[in-house]
Amino acid sequence: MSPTIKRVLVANRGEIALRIIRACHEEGLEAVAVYSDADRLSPHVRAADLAVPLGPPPAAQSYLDIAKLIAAAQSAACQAVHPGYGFLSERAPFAEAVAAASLEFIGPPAAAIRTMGDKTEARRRMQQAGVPIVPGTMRPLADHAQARPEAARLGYPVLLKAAAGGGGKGMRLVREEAELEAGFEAAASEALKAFGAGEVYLEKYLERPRHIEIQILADSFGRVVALGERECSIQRRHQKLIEEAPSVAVTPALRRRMSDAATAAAGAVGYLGAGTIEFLLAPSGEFSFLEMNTRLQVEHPVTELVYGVDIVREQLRVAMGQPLRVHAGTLQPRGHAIECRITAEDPFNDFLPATGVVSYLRVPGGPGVRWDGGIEAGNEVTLHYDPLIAKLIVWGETRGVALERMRRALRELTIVGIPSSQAFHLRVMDDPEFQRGDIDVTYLERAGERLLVGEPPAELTRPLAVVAALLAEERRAAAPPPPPAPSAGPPVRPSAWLLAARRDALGQ
Ligand code: MV4
Repeated sequence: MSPTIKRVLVANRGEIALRIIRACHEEGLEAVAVYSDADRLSPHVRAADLAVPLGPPPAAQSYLDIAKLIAAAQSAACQAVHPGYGFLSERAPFAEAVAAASLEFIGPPAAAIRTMGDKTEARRRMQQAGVPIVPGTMRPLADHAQARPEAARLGYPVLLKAAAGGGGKGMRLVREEAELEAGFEAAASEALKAFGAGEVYLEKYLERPRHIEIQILADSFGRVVALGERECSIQRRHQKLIEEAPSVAVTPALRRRMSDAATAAAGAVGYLGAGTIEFLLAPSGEFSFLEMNTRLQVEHPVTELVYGVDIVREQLRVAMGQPLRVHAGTLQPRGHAIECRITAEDPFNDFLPATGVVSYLRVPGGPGVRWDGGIEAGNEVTLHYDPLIAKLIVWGETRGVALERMRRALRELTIVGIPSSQAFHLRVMDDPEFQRGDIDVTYLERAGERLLVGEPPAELTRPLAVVAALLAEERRAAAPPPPPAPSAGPPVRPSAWLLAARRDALGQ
């Protein structure tokens, strides 16, 4: 029996809440926003048909409060809940609480979330399903003594990973046996602190792999399709900063093999909706399963642009018991897409998170440019939530065209009031190694110094000077006019922005 969905609670904030609200509207559904006191003036609140306040800004008292979200869905007479990404999106107890309240969870079954959240169980299930996994242990290790023979068997270097983890927390690289005991204790205590579970297991450490992930969609008619790969190797401290599709390292034959592995992985856990299988691709061309993300991902737009599929609308269709509209036989990537995450972090100060009011925002546009943003001028960026301001995504016929377009779009972007990662992205677009596609997960560690020396580029400071001058001119226009100068000629005064532009042209 298909659920009747007319109204969806969007249990998230910022750009992804807005993205989901837009998909609801295109699918003919009403969308209900939720918001903390800090997000009262956020665009997602006004884009929704209805908005329910959650209370104080801390996530634990707002976007992570399961009881408040269920109550909001019921008070607004919703039939379904979309969790977005982050927050409660991969918490099996949330999916269960939604179902227990007779609401549809727009995501996979809770059992699939739970299985993939347990990293050694996921490895066992993938092995059974014939998906290649990184060599390692198939169960958590009791202590460092138990780890010793296993590490020797795998050969150093090895990586200790949290069994309840993911995303790099509770992970320790061990280069030789002498480091094993200390590494084990450090990984276990970090895992306990981060996940409330101290179990760790071992994997062979792969040197300089690429992070390649496959997007899948599954419906309740037993169909699972793969929408190709995303190249996500440009990360800093396990936060992705730039993603693209397709990957220069993936041939059509490799894409087919990775897609087959990804659909087998999803099938093995009875997956439904949108999900992503993360792989490491070694320089040898071998790929192995890393983990599965059982949610919509931040970087889903690059896949949408090269496959012409609306992933969020497909999620909604699957939740309504309808078949996927995409057909595996006709799926071919077209052109190239790149996404830059524009974050409120200062790249010239070790990516220090920035706070403050965005006093002015000029958003890029034009051919092949997509701006998935969540804030507008006047909004305040706080430390309560993650620092993502927007995703700037471009499409081009080739990677080279997409890259030039990203450059152009980044130059159009003007953010006044808080520092952002904009200048960093321009530097990466200008980097010869990035241009050659010569990247792996260590790229930023290796290129960071080279990319971030000196001052922000002039093409970004010029628009800032112009905006500052315009604002000054506005203030002056509002003030009473100065008395006319005696015996002056005609009152010609070059405008402030013209002066700023001239100074810039003269390199002053
Ligand atoms: C690895 C690896 C090398 N070998 N596993 C980091 C986060 C977590 N999702 C898995 N991670 C890695 N696992 C083995 N066996 C290297 C990394 C890794 C990494 C992976 C993806 C993207 C960026 C990364 C940065 C450093 C290390």
